[in-house]
Amino acid sequence: RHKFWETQPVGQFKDLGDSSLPEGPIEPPTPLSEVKQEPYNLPAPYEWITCDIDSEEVCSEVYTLLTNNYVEDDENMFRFNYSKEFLRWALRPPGYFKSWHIGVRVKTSKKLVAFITGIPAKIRVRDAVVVMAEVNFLCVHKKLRSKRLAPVMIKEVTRRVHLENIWQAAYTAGVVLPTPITTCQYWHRSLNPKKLIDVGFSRLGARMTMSRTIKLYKLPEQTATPGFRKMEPHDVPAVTRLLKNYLKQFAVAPDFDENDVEHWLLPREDVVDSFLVESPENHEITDFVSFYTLPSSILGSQNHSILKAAYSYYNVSTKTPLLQLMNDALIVAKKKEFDVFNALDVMQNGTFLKELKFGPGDGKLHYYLYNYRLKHVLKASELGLVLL
Ligand code: MYA
Ligand code: JJ1
Repeated sequence: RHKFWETQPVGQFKDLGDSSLPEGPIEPPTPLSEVKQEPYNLPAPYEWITCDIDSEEVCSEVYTLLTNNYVEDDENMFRFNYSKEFLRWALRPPGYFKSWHIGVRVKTSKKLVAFITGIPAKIRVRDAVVVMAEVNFLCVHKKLRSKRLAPVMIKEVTRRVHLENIWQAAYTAGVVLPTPITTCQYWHRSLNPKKLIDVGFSRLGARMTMSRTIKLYKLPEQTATPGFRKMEPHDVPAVTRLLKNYLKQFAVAPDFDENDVEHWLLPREDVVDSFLVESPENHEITDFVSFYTLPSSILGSQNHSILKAAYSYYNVSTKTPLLQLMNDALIVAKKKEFDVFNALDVMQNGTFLKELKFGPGDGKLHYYLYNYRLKHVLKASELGLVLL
């Protein structure tokens, strides 16, 4: 059934019930001298390139490939439209390797037709902190699908990760592969219900009119929590402590240091937003919310071409109830003219989704580890990791 994935060191369907298998790496590292030194062979018309994402020209080519060929919903109505600034943020975290930003060009025309990336990350799996690659943005041009290019791209990124002496990876996909460590549900909170209905993202509920629907999703003009403010550079140490302590409770979560928090969580316009609660009494940082900006192209609408979506990222509540904190996030997202606020049912998100009028979407997201076995499938609420 999975001619490629059956050959890879990943949890296999046949082993799912078998808890005699140990938790941890599936195969040991090999000496670096035994890692293949040359790239894998591509079909003759194509060549590998290492993408210099700093270059405006290369970044634009990647942006165009993804804008026209990346992930769509199951009815092909929407396609992710990652911005160039977002791609630069996603691909250049502390310690990133340029060699892990991999493109495939047509030799004759130099046209970019495929892409895959890795970035380094420390991910804690129960008690073990494991250096991994996070693999993302796998994309093959629509005209080159089903030619088995994806397995070659995955093997090539694996080879380049191995060359850095890294032997594990984490990734997510909308499709089921061998085998998910957990499966998450997407939830959606309408901020601009009229537009969402107009473009087919959502529908008028039974016995609902447009005006009742607009009223249902109305939000206050101002946030409710005293001391709620945008995160600033001087907050990095306090936010790192807050987040580190919070993420301890999950079976799988990133192990962030201050450099990671500075990169991933300091606000960047139209890329990532972060807010925190600073106690008006003692100036302690007690709570934190963040979301990233990922618009989608609307594929078939006369009236609108872009759906502006916010995606819940890392949230921590120690003093302010999570429900109130997330309601404040909805209020600021609405003010910033997002059409919808999306969230997965990871971490403690299950505790506010229904109450804050999120509804389940038609999409699921499967999480995977490469060369690392877990004894049991996790509940989404045991997962403390959000990939972009
Ligand atoms: S997930 C986002 C993936 N991208 C999209 O969905 C964009 C739109 N789709 C496309 O561009 C193509 O359909 C893609 C497949 C490129 C997805 N992850 O070349 P093929 C397997 C892993 O004939 P195509 C993301 O970016 C499929 O099961 N494998 O197919 C994370 C089959 O194998 P098998 C996938 O449709 C990526 C084989 O590929 C995926 O032309 C993580 C068919 O190849 C998928 N999303 O191209 C990658 N989709 O026969 C893994 C299909 O065995 C990283 N396939 O079933 C692993 C860790 C590597 C580093 C390790 C370091 C130590
Ligand atoms: O956005 C998604 N679904 C939307 C639109 C569905 C359009 C028809 N297929 C959806 N809308 C309903 C919202 C409604 C609002 C009021 C309350 C009730 C709900 O369900 C879905 C997620 O649900 N998105 C996708 O399918 C995109 C792909 C998801 C897999 C991503 C894989 C990425 C891998 C990156 O590494």
